[in-house]
Formats: sequence, C-alpha cells, structure tokens
Amino acid sequence: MFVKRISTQPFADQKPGTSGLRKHVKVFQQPNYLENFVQSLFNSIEGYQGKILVVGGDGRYYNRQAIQIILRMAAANGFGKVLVGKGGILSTPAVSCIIRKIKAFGGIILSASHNPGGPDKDFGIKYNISNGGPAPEKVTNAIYIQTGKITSYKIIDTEDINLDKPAVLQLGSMKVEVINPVADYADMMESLFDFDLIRKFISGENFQMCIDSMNAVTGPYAIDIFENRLGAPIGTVKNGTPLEDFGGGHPDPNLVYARELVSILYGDKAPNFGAASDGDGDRNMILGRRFFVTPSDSLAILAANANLVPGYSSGLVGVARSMPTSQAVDRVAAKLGIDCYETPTGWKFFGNLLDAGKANLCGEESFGTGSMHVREKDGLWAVLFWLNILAVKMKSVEEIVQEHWYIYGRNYYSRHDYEEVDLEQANILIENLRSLVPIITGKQFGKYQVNYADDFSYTDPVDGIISNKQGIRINFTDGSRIVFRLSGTGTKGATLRIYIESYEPNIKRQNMDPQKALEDLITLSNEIALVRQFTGREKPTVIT
Ligand code: VG1
Ligand code: CO
Repeated sequence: MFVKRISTQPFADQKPGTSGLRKHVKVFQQPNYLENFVQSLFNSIEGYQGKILVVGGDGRYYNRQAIQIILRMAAANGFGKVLVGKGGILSTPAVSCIIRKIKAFGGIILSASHNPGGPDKDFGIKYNISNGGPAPEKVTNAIYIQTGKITSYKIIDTEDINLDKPAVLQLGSMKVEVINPVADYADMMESLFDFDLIRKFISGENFQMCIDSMNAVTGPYAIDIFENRLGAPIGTVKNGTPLEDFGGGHPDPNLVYARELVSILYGDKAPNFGAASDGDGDRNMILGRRFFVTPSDSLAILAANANLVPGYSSGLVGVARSMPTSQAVDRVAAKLGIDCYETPTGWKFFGNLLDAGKANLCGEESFGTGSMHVREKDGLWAVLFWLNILAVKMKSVEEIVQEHWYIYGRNYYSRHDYEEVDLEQANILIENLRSLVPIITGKQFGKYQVNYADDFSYTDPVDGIISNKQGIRINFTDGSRIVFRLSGTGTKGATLRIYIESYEPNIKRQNMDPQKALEDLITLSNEIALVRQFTGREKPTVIT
C-alpha cells in the first residue's frame, strides 16, 4: 500500500457548529478542504489503528465523491475496516445503530441535514464517537484545534470503490464492507415496537397514512419498514428515492417546507396520519387529519404514553429536552416523578445523560425526538412510536393531543426564524440582549413582568463540562418565556431564532391558533430585541 503525504495549509473556517461542519458544496470542493478536516479529525483521536469506522451519508450532491476520499484517507491512516452503506447511503440514526451494534470505533456522516442539497447548495460532515452519538464539544474543539495546525494529510492512491453492490473489498491494507443500509436499523425498530399490532391497526378499513421522505435518506428505510414489514399499501411512502438535490426542496419536515404532505393531510380526502423526515433521517413531523403536532408536544406525549410501547414498558428513568424546547415534557416528568434535564441545543448534549442512564427519552423543538435505543434523534422511530400509541389507544392523533392538554394543560409554543440576516447585526442584537440580562428582572412589559433572565449556561451532570452562552432566556412571572439564540447550522449570514412559549391550563382556552395565543409575547419579543432595527425584516422567514 503506497501512502502519500500531501502538504496542505489550514483553512480558518473549519469550526464545527451545532451538528458538524456545514458549508456550501463549493467550499467543500476547494482543493484539500475536506481532506484537511478529515485528517484533523483523525489527528484528534487516538487508538483507532486496526479498528472499524462506519461511513455513510444522506445521498446529497458530493456524497459519493466525499466517501471515496474518506475511504482512501481511512486506509492511509490505519483503520482496519470501514463499513459503508450501499450507494453511500446511511441515515444518521442508522449510523448510530450500526456503530453500537458492531462496537465500531466511530462513524462519519456526510450530511447537512435539513439544509438543501445540490452543486450550489450545502454539504456537511459530522463525526460520531463509539457510543454512536455526535462528538461532544471536547472532541469537536480538539478537531478544530487540529484544523488550525495541519500541514499535511495522508491518502492512498487507488481506484474508486464500487459502492453500489454489497461486498467485502480490499483497499490497501484496509477492508471495506459495503452493507445493506436498512437491515440493522429496521430490525432494531422491530425489537422496540409491537409490529404485529401496528400491522393490524394500519390495515384497518378506516386507517390511511402517508409518509413523506422528501427525496432524502429515509426513503429506503420507510419503504422497507412501512410497506414491506408492516404491510402498508405500496405508495404509502412518497418521495422515497434519495436524490442529490432532494428534488430542489429543503428536506426539512415542517409546515413550510413539507408543503406537499401538509396539503394532503389538510385536503378533502385526508388520511388519518402523516409524517415526514429530514435530509439525514433524524427529524420527524407528525400530522393527524387536519392537525399538526408540535414537536414539543410530541415529546411530552411520547413520554406520557411510553409505558404502552414494548421497548419502554418498564417505564422511563428520566427525560431531557433542549433549553428552547417547550416545557410540556417537564409536566409529564413531574407527574411521573422522574428527572427532567434541560440541555443546550444539539443532540451531542444528550449523549452523557443517555450513557449514564439518567434519561432515556430526549427531544428538541426542532422536530427531533429519540431515546436510549441509539445516540441520535430518530425520525422513523418517532413515527413508529406514534403508530404504536395510536394502535393501542385506538384514537385519532387529535384526540390523543387534546386528551394530553386536558390532563397537563397546553404549552402554546412557536419558533420564529429570521434566516440569512446580516451576521454582524445579528451578533449586535444578541450582545444587546446580553447587556439587558442583568437589568431586566422585575421590569413590567404590559401584563408581563420579568421573573428572571439569563444567558443559558449548562454544566453537564456527568463530566462537569460547562457550556456557556447558549441562548438568552427571558422568563415571566406567569410562566411564559421568550428565548433568543443564533443558529449554529446555517451556511449563509446568520439565522436568528426566537422561541415563544406560554402555558394555558384552562381547557376552554386550549384551542387557539398559537400565533394568536402568543401574539402579545411575539410583539414583546420584537420590541425587546429590536428585531426590525437589527435585521431589517418585517416578519420571520419561517414560523413553526
Ligand atoms: C438546529 C436545531 C437543533 C438541532 C440542529 C441539528 O440547530 O435548532 O435543535 O439539533 O439543528 O439538527 P441550530 O443551531 O441551527 O438551531 V439536524 O436534523 O441538522 O441534524
Ligand atoms: Co437532521
């Protein structure tokens, strides 16, 4: 095996964000750009010689080329074997599942998740550690330090590997196994949920469902699970072939970008159940007939009903949510008498809690839910969890949500995103809010009085690592709150996220449109943060 050492120079912009390194494809296509990051990753980890690495991606543009480069570099750097999904395909939760199952050293996922794909769109790379979860900050920081010092990378000179046929191949002194991307993951789903019951339920005369894979990675998984294994009619899965540009859309399962599914579920002959997932398969959106379940409610409802599902029948030990996620799940935890952890945004913060057995169900407001079964959020897992609950309760999605609000009260919730705003101005907006934090407590804004405000800081209860500056929280005395933070996944300018929440215990007032119910708080959030002044925008780009 001839290992070449290629000289290179650092790129200054290789700091991983909320979930890996995301940039425009053109940035990744610069000579040595991907290679630098991959070598910096290898330089920052130890003890991988002869070990197994799992590699796959969401099928977006540049996925295949990137995989060939990574395979050659893994061989040159001394990995023993790489498992790669057929066609270069592996969803994020499937990578997590496989790393854990075969006790791999780690995994590399090529994805920019819900960001659009194509030659002029986005690409991304993220690293998962041996527990199957996203690299925690101490690892991503170490990678970043290496990216600033790199002088050369190692690669072998060989032909491309055929990724389109399951096989065991040799690449230099390393083995490459091209695997079926779906089987291990689908088997795991069968072990967690009552497939016989779900099969019977979805074959019922009055039940119809529609799954939208948004031309992204979950297509093959959803077809195997819902159509083959659970017997749903062929065609249940829409947009089920992963495309390099996701058909031109944002593979982001929300009311704006999953328009096609939304129009089916709100149309004349609407099915009873609809769901969509994102680019890399870790997010989910759940819809009933003419009914949208907010991700924060979804998390709370899964927690409240977990005992109905085989994989969780022995009960939950604890739950965790990211800070901006609504406090609906906190109420369920209180009732169950279990702990509820509040972490910064990003799945990497759940890993320690799951590993330590402190929590076994987690979620984020950004359409992500998951559990201890893997170390990632998991889109199709959430869909199956819902179907299992529906099959046990024999109720509609809407009835289940209404029943939940009746018992626990409703947390009205909305997120307003201002995408691609000026980075400098966005930073000033946040700094301005930061300066308000120490002086705003006790202030009255109309009917709202500030109870406390802070810039969220998290101390990991397992390793004690502190993460500061994770978002400005303004909490009011009536329990409502506004949270402000900048996205760590965008690739252009800045994205300002404003999260607004209030609590409504009165069943008579639980059926309002959230935008209406939160109207005053929304106006207030704009006033406090001077949104118009700093962004120049009259309204948000995306409201969820
Ligand atoms: C967003 C979401 C966050 C999620 C992250 C990765 O981050 O808000 O909850 O964990 O995307 O999701 P940010 O920093 O842009 O707010 V995914 O599906 O990209 O892997
Ligand atoms: Co994703």
